[in-house]
Amino acid sequence: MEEEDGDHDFLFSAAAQSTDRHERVIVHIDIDCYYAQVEMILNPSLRGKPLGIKQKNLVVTCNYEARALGVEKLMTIKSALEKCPSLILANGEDLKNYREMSEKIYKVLQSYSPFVEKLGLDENFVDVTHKIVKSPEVQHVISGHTFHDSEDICTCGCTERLAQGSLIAQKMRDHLRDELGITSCGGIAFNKLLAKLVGTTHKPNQQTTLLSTSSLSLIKSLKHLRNIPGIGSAINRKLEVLGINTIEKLQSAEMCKLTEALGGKTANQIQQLSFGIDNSHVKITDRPKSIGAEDGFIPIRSEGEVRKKLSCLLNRVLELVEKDGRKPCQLKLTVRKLHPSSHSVRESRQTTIEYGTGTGSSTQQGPGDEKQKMKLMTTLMNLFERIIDCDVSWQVTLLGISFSGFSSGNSESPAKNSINKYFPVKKSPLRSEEPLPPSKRCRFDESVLQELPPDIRQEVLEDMQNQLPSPDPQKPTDSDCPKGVDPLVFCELPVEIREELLAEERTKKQTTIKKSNNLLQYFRKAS
Ligand code: DGT
Ligand code: MG
Repeated sequence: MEEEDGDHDFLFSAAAQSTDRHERVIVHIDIDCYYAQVEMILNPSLRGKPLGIKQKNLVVTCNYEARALGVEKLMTIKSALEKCPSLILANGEDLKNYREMSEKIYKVLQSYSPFVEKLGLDENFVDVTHKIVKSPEVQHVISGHTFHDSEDICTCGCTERLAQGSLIAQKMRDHLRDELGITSCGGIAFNKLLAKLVGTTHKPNQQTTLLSTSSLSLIKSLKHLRNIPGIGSAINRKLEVLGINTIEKLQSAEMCKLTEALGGKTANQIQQLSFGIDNSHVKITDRPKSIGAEDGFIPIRSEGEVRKKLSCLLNRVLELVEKDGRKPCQLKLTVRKLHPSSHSVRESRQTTIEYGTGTGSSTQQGPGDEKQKMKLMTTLMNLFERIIDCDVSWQVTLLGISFSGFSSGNSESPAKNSINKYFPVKKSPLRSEEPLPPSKRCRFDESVLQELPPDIRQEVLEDMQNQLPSPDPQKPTDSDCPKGVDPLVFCELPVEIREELLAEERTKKQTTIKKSNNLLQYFRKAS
């Protein structure tokens, strides 16, 4: 049944206001024609000329000069050259330079907020909510474009918060341009989805801030469902089967039909996205938990050969560990044994190591340290002997080394180097292994964090990640809790029950139908 227009508008505003309260300030940064810019930085003579980056038979991206001449991303090389015969093609198969630049971009953004989430090589979300001045003496003017096509202005204070966010975004983008020579687009909004979407409204090298009262217009301006990040081709196909091919149809789709086709969780998520609702957090991008390398070869049969292979491998891996800067405390050896029946088996053994503390004076230790390398080689050969019985004949076709159990680059013990040094943690009345409910968790003092030198701040943030329960995107905060339900009870419920409760809450707000025996009633506090 088609919704009447009036009902539909009610649905929009109820959904938009119910779960997203404009409290956050999220900046999305997307680098312009990324691979092409990296190539132009490496070879400035390419600047000003139409440039395409090829992988196999595709132009995966092209600079804006080429776009002006009709070349599009993901065109075949043949079509691109037909459109633009003067197109210069650079090979983009080797991603090394793109990865390196991506790391540099991430580091620059981290100097503005610890909460940076990397999305692919050229996109990052930055949560800058903690940098917003609460009651500024002067109102700030939005830097860049503003997406606002509504008469209404929200009164919750988000316009001022977003204006401050736009100034921070401008600083970040200027910093990227001045330090790395790279231009980008910025989107500023109160959630990740909207920040990403609004950033694409003015390209290249521009930024746009979305005022919260225009979030639904932004969503409605999207031409296809596929333009909503999170709706990929598989979900899109299933929606098409249901006859859902526009944003409006997804917004008004019956939840039971969506659930049947996609499962409750996805159904819920994508309907929320179609209203511009996205409560997901900016997750700090993790550094790798282990660093290692493997080498496969024709069978070797002597300890001497193993030693040689391991020594080469160790040099390679130590270089990576050195670049990473953290210190590992675990070393693992993997061996692939070739059995007489010619099937092969992989086996691993690991042990604790004292990295950088076993030899010489502490100031001279490092991964390049020869004594340390010898010590690690001895450890590796011991591990090898735990896997292979060298008294009987054997054949090995692969060796792998990996370091893990990283602490920060400081040689002091993790305890001494702990976040507690900077931020006294309140003693919990609960057992230490029991996670504190969100309302009781110790929050770090962000102003103290900002004052720390960048290297110490990095260490502190790593400690925080190691010591505090890692932010679980599925774990609710007090503010997620449905009205009338005890937050402590809600937080401890299994995910599915929480989702069901939230879905009921939403349904209740979106429609005027009232159910008398719904799940929420069981969890409501007696009033
Ligand atoms: P933009 O953001 O529109 O100015 O242009 P780009 O080139 O930055 O495009 P974006 O942000 O979608 O993607 C970043 C890089 O990722 C791009 O330079 C090339 C690569 N890339 C994007 N889409 C694809 C794809 O479908 N296949 C492959 N192999 N690479 C892709
Ligand atoms: Mg890009």
